[in-house]
Amino acid sequence: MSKIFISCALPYANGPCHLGHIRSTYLPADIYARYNRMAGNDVLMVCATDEHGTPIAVKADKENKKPIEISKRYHDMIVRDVESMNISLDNFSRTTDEKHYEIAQNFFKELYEKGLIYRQDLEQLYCPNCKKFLPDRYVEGLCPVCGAEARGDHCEKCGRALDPTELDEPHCITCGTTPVIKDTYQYAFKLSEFEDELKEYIDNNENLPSNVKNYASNWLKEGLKDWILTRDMDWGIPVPLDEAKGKVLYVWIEAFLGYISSASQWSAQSGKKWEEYWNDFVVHFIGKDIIYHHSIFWPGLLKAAGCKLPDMIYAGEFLSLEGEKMSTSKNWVIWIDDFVKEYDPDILRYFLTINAPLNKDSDFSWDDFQKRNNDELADVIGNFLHRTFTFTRKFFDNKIPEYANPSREDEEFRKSIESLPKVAGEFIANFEFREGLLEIFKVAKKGNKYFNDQEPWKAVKEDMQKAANCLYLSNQLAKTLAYTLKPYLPTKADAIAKILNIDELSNWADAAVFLPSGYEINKAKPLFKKIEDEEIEAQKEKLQKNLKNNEDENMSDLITIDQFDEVIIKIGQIKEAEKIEKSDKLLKLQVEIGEDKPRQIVAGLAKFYSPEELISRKVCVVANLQSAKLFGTLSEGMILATGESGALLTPDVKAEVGERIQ
Ligand code: B3M
Ligand code: ZN
Repeated sequence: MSKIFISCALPYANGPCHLGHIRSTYLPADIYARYNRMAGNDVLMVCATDEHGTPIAVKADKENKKPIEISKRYHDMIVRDVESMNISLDNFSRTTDEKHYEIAQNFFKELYEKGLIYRQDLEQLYCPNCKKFLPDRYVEGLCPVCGAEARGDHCEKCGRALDPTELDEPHCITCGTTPVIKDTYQYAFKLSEFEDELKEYIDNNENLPSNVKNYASNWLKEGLKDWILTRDMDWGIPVPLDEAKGKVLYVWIEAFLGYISSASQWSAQSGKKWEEYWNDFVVHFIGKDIIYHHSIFWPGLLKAAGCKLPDMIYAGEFLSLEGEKMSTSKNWVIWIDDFVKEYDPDILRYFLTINAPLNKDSDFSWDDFQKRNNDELADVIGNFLHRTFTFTRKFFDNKIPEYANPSREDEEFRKSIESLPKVAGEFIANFEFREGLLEIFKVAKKGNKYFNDQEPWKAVKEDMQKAANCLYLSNQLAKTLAYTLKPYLPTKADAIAKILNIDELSNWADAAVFLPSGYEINKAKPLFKKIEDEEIEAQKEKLQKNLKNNEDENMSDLITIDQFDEVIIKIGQIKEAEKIEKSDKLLKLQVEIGEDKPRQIVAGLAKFYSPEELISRKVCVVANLQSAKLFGTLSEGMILATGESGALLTPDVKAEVGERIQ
């Protein structure tokens, strides 16, 4: 028996959970935890809300509330969401707990005393208008690596962790002011000293999956810099040094310690030692955007503290929605709370697991969801179970019949049932959750075919033993399905168990033990139902409506005439147009707007116009837009066109090139 320490990445307490959170982190962690408990391992599974840092402070500023009010609100919602999805955490705490403060401050002090954290004078971004330093998400700009819009601490596009001073064209997110650089000092961790050891950890750890290894090795190739662990801001855990007044610990260093503080809170309650779990086998379940932090920063800190490193880091890739990137700000999202009001959480657990392996991006679409529910859960698994149970009731008085003189088909089917728990279990133990579920599904499908082929409805009249063998084995498969489905669909599995008169599905080894002949089962209840087309259409409409309402809401943020006046729109004339290689959307244009020389503008018009069609056309040009590079091509303005149809806004004939629109 092993002891396993399982953690789920700590969600920021600045919003409730949506489908993406469940798919990338909680669900795989839960499948793994539930299976291991059944397999006889001793599991400790922890999580907490991540309540400090700029994500919460920024939200609090916006709502004119205290950060703790925000984080409490979302902590409660996240707990509600995680519970509603039946995620079997042993402890869920908060990084605002006293115990967490103590653990985080002691950890910092220990490394400081060891000389692994040192004071460093440096320059940081400061907003002269807000009169404060702008750490992390307080500033946004362009990523210095890929040019995409990025937050101060992270570029979502290329996944790079950033320092705000690296951003191009930075601005304060509170007031829009361009920050200035100001002297300050912070405390840095000697991450660079651990480069060799981290390399060794990444290269030689057989457990780590390839996406984690690849990301980590790429970063390691560039060499590691020391890592700043403190911030000038109010919201956070105070740096435990007398000379560091007004400074707090960077949210990331203490968030990692949330794994430990949540576990030690559990220890205080249970009387068991969390260290025994950590020292045996540690698995972190995370989303792919935080691989860098978990494969480099965290192992670096642990090494420095002389602790054992995680054995496994499992990073779930992204989930999109109806083919588009999910976005909470655009309201292109499905919240867990809304989902579970209408559907059984197990159906979602099924869909998210079977739709794609975790190490691949995946998409949620209502059509696919309906299809998998109707064709797989209802038609295959549900149908098989229902036929088995109703037949047993009708022809065998609710008792499992005798198995005698089996045919070749019977014996083959028996073997598939017997081997399923081992095969599915091995997949789960190897973090191949989808493969495990596919295997279960495959055997259920076989069950349906076997049932059809045996035609027990005929056999009861002609060859009673044939019917008896069929129902004997079908009930055995029902039992095996209950056990093997338990980690994936816990409530449905329990419902199957109830029909089979099984109290608790606690032991994986029992999955392959057959029920004896004469064993009595209960009356069947339908377990899975189909989802109608109208329902799905209504869900799709709701999504579109949310998106639209959100746009309308944003429209109500009226602007003043002065704000509009800041935009300079001029009449231009397109002189040259050509395609941009490797892009099917963009065209490179030279546009005359009454200046010394034409402006080069990159426009997303290639799908709507050929370059030739555009030559000589008069257009409206935003002339005071900051220039940007698109596909490596400089763009010094924007041409006005509609979004959907790409229709150009063309001025009346009398408009002169260079004239301003006002
Ligand atoms: N709070 C959430 C995220 O970036 C962040 C994870 C912390 S895990 C120690 O997804
Ligand atoms: Zn500002």
